[in-house]
Amino acid sequence: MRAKKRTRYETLSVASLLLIILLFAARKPILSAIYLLAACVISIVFVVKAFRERLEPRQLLPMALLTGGVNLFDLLCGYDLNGFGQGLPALLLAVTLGLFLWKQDKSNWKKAMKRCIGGFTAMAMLAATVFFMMNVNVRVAPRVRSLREGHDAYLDTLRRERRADGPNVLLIMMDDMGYGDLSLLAETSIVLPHLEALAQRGVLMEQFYSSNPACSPSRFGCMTGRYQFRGHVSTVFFPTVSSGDIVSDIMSLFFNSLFPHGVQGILGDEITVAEALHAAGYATGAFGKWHLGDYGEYLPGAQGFDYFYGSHYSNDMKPYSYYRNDAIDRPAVDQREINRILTDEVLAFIEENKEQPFFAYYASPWPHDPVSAGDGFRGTSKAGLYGDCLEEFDAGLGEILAKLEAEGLLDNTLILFTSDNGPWFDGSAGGLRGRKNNNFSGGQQVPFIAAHPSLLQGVRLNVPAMNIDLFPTILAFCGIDALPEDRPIDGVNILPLLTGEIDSMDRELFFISGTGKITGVLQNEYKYFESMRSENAAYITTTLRKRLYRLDIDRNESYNVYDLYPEQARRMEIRLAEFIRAAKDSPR
Ligand SMILES: [Ca+2]
Repeated sequence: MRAKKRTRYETLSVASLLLIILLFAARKPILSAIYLLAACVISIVFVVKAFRERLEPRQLLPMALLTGGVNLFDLLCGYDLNGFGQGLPALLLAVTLGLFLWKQDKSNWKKAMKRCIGGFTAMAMLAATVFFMMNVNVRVAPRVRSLREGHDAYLDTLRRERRADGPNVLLIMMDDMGYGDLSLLAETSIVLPHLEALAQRGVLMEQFYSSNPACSPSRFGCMTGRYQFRGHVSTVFFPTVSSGDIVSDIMSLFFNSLFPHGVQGILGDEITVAEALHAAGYATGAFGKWHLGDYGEYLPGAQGFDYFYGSHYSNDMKPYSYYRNDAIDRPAVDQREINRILTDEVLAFIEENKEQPFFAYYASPWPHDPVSAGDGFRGTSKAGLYGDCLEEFDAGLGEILAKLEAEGLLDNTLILFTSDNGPWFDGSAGGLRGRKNNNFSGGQQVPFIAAHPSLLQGVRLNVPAMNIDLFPTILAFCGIDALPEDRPIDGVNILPLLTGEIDSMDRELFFISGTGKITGVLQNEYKYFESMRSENAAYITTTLRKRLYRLDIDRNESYNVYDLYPEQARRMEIRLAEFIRAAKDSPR
């Protein structure tokens, strides 16, 4: 009887494992849901069994596989079943083990404990090994349609039409700087004289959105002019290299599992603005935070940059090393020195390339948490260390602008300034609703400045635009009119707005969550959300559904006017559903 039972459990173990692999290969949300339900039922059966009869540790194996598998599957596929999916099976496992212990022979606790710990350790080891192997598999095998052919053909065309006299471009991308951190947009005690002066002699856009409320996806949009799902960049990238810190390593493994297509950076067949400009004859340099992958085809050097100095990740991730091109230059950078180091790097790049057209992408890691500032700046801002950090950045910006002026390059350099998403823990959203990682405007509406003598001077524009527009806009500014034709470019050239040729633009923009879910659409003054997590921390599990906002009279999205404009709402609802379907059917 006992032997027979054991065989049954062993068969169930193997079946569970096969089921996990099968479901993992299929990657369908509905299967994930069925699996979750089945695993919970089986878990309950095991709990009942543990009550009624003594179970051997090995008999708990199928359950460990199933429940652990639910968690893993849920993570790998990135479907929104968390909370329930991750909490309940783990709780059941704990209860079962407790019961198992309780059912042991009370007269020999030592032996019982030993058996229990042994069984648990064995299960954990096995599950961890299997899941780790599955993760590794994911990492090396992205499952996506290749756009390599169109990528090469487009860049070849640009190489043939190479121009040696284009204007320079300096694109500055801040990390987590809020809309309200710029005094021209909201009341703040942060003083950024050089940035303010830049805005006053250029165009300040009051309704400019990052393409995502989180770092990596937003940067993908900026680099390619495309929404994140087109590159399967559904969320933030975590290190794939070990930091030697077990907690960081587990975190990285965990978060990297969120990518359903095994993509861990910007794919090599994406066309970045740097690649296009490089093909057209530009010297290209990236400085600061890359955050679009940390190996192989994902690196800046493989994405059009001649030169890179900076980190592959955010300043709160480990390992936080600074690379010069592909080699580590500072294994553990002192974060108080970052502003100084990067300013010097940008200055040196300008000096080196002042005789030829260049594209400098200065992705400052500030004011991402934890903020830091160098000597001479700490304790000087009324806004605390956060303000010190930004004010030091601004001083560096002053040096960069002075350098451009001294070299006679200022009038021939397009300067663009923006942020990758709204403010995180500190910083100001300037009265807009929501913050980083939320699709309300506070999460995505960011400062945007464009300055060049050919653009409007000292003008503020309240027209919706997004960082996906920078790809076509920069290319157009540099005389490259033909965009890639083998793939959708979601952004549009906003140069006519910036030069004053037109003063409005019929605009449609889509909003995508920090985990890759398409949540809403903007059409001119209307913004519609099908469903979105509440930004109110006390009600974070609440989902808000079918919300229509009129941004022209309600800029902080406080009043749902779905019932007031039912036809408009319905049209946007249908359009959003269409877009979501198309994104699913043909993402790239
Ligand atoms: Ca960010």
